[in-house]
Amino acid sequence: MRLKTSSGAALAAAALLATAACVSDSTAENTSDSALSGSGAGEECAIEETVKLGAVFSLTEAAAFAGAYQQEGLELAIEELNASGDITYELILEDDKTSVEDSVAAFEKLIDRDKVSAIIGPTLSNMAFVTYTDSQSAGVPTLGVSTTAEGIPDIGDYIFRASLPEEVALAASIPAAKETLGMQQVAVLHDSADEFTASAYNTISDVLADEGIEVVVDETFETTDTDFSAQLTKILDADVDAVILSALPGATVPLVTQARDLGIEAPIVGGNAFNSPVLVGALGDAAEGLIVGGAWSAAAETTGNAEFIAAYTEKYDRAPDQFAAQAYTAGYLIDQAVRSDCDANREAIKDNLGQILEYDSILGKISLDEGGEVTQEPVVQIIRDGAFTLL
Ligand code: 1QQ
Repeated sequence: MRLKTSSGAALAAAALLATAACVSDSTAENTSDSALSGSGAGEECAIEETVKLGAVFSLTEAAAFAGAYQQEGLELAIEELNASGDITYELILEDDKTSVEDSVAAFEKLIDRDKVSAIIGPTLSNMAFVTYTDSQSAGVPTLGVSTTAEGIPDIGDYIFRASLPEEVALAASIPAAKETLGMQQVAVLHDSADEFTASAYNTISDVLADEGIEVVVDETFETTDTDFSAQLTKILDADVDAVILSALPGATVPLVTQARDLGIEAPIVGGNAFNSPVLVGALGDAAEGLIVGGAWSAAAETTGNAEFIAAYTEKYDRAPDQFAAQAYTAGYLIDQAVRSDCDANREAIKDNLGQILEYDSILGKISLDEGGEVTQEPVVQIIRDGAFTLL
């Protein structure tokens, strides 16, 4: 529709209408759209209106190593879902450029302008702690696929994650590394400027204490640092059995490279950012022996995993990684939540996401509870000959 007049009264009326629309949008109960509620149950569910799903990933800048795979994994799931049933999903994808400001703007656009039924993402916990308050106050169910820091689901009852918490991954990887490496004395290095790496540090300290492993060097750095010689020299002098590193890839590559150049040969135990072939490729030989806990393995014989890997590789001409696998799974989890009551309204998706029990996914059996937390088995992998291998 085109407005022919631009009189003050018409503009004022339009502004009032816009305000009224905004207010009602922020109240979950008022957003119910009957065309988003279909007929039939489960696999038979048919919904007339196209279901809009938003996704916010870091497609450029520092976290693009994960965001690009997330885009591919989620797009593959949406394509498969659209081809297989009577629900049509439209994915509206936004790039937060690895920036908190852009992530907030993307969430606001998806919530207010696109009026999506649910949001998937963002890539980093650092953005999630800010953007999820918007989802929560607008009543938009939001499903993280790589937001692993402590406390994310506590932001509110619209916030969920299908991303293995770092606490769970480290509680598996550190004992496995202890057993494999006979680890008794370690150095811990962590990025104190990022929510995910700082929260992981707390878990690392707890797990090391529980395992009776002594921390002989405990050093910090910040996300954008490039020179780690001061910290690394202390590690070299201490002669540790392993280095536990909590870092994003931007710092990991120079840090690990400088460590090896300096002569530190101790194996490295890393966090979630290490679950990336991009990072392993960038590190080359310096990545050998690295141990990491995660949510997915190419070697796992989980339901549909081999088919997922084949379809993904065929479509994108490269193998998937954990970030792709988690985003792919998220598409199916949202679809499960929609099919439960054959209803793609925000409120129904929120209620049903919190009821997903042992869904058989490529990540293994996965459950989401009302509190938004995920339950799944972690895997521990080691880099051998440049490839992830189950430990
Ligand atoms: C987080 C993470 C990152 C490493 C994902 C890319 O786990 O920010 O929570």
